[in-house]
Amino acid sequence: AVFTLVSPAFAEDMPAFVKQGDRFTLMVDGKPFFMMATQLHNSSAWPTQLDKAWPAALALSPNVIQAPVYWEQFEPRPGVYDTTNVDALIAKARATHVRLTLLWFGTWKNGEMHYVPEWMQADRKTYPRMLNERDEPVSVLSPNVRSNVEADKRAFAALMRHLKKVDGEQHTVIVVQVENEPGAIGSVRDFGAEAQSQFNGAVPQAVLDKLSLKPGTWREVFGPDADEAFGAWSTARYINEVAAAGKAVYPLPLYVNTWLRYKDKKYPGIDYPSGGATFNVFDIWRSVSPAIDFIGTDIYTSDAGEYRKVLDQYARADNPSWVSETGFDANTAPFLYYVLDRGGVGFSTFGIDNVATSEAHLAAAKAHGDNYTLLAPIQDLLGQALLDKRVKASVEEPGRGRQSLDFGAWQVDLSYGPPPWGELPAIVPNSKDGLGRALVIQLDEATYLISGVDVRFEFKRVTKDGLYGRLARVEEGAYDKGVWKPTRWLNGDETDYGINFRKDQKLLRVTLGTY
Ligand code: N0T
Repeated sequence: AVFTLVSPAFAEDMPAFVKQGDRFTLMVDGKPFFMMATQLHNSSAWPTQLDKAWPAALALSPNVIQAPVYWEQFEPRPGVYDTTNVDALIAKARATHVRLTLLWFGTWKNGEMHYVPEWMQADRKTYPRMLNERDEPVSVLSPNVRSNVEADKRAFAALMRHLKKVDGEQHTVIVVQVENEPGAIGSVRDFGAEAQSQFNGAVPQAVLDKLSLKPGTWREVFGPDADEAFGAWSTARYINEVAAAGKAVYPLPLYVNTWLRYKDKKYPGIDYPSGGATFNVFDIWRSVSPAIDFIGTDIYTSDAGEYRKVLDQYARADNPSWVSETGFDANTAPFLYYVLDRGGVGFSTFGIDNVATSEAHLAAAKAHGDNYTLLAPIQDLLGQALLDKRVKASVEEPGRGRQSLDFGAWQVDLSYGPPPWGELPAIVPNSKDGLGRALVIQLDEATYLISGVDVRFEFKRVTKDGLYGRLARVEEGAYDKGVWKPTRWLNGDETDYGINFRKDQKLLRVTLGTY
């Protein structure tokens, strides 16, 4: 395979973000890698908390744990760095054989500045906050003044230098998220003097080129959307500088996550942080962020249709599908399959390390854990198949009880909530709880790995060459060190009316034949 390296690698096993055709992947240990991740709560990445948080995360069988690095803790005094927390995370991950994505809680955290070091927060003169339209400071550093970006660059580069030193061989840390849900709550953009003079200037050529627009000032080019467009450009340019400073030291893949502009949300700075990589300003972001490999989506909805819409907006020729956070809820477990169907790079649940007291938490842990447990033994095979476009998946949606997946000569018909045996009713109802899903990995033209929940699979041969299709063999089994070990063959009632999956997630290997 021919890879285009998007992030440069200096060692063969350096994690890298690559593109093959129109698909992206992370290369980890020289192999395509799909992140089955889970994220610690905001205040859990302290050495004192890890013994409690880690087992809760590991219970899901993730291959990646996401954990924050707090700027306020990392740089307690200007230019003095405290690596205690980050070192504890790396040690814990190594001891338990998972990879890490570190989240740089720097200038931005959820559209505010709560992780900026105390010595900066107290010195508004040197490190100016954004001003709103009434000239009042809001709780976000200005992205338009030099001193702020320089301070963040210096700290982030120090973090990356430390990672290179302690992890440059082993690569426990495979990816770093730069900032967290950037943008501003409290103002659509900065109205301070420096920002104002930039706003009155010409829109940069890179932005005009990417959006095919004619030159002019921000107001002339973007009209009523100029404030938000300028906010997005300012934020993206700033974070790109931070990312570039880190990459120059240690070139790990870097991404930015996004607080989305949810359905019916209109007002930037009120309904969502203004200036983040929301879909309406995505092209502006991409035009000025070459050091940021990809943009993630934090998806806090369990509406399947809306979830799918968001993923379709962000899976583009210049960006892979990546759910950087999703609500830790049993209802969001099927949505991993949307990402698989889009050949994405990963999926992560947020806030895993709740004390498991509630029914809801236990149900969520089981639902997401079942997904990851199913896929963990085939993660290498899955990573390669995603990159080669041999994976298709489906998620049950209200009113879409029947779906099909296209594999050229073969079509896979899916029906959600089928009877376990016997003909389908004329109208296929949805399953009882609506959490059905289906996954197909093509091994070769005649061999498929399948799995699902509350779904019936029927393979149909659709090529018009006079041949009919049949199930040659359906094997239950498991992969053991990359080798398929069948435990039994399914036939008779188990296959006469399609291959039916209920709640227990298992892998079947289907061999197709003709006659
Ligand atoms: C997320 C998380 C954490 C219409 C919230 C979500 C995490 C941050 N923010 O638990 O704070 O660090 O990235 C914002 C969700 C907005 C939902 C709007 C629903």
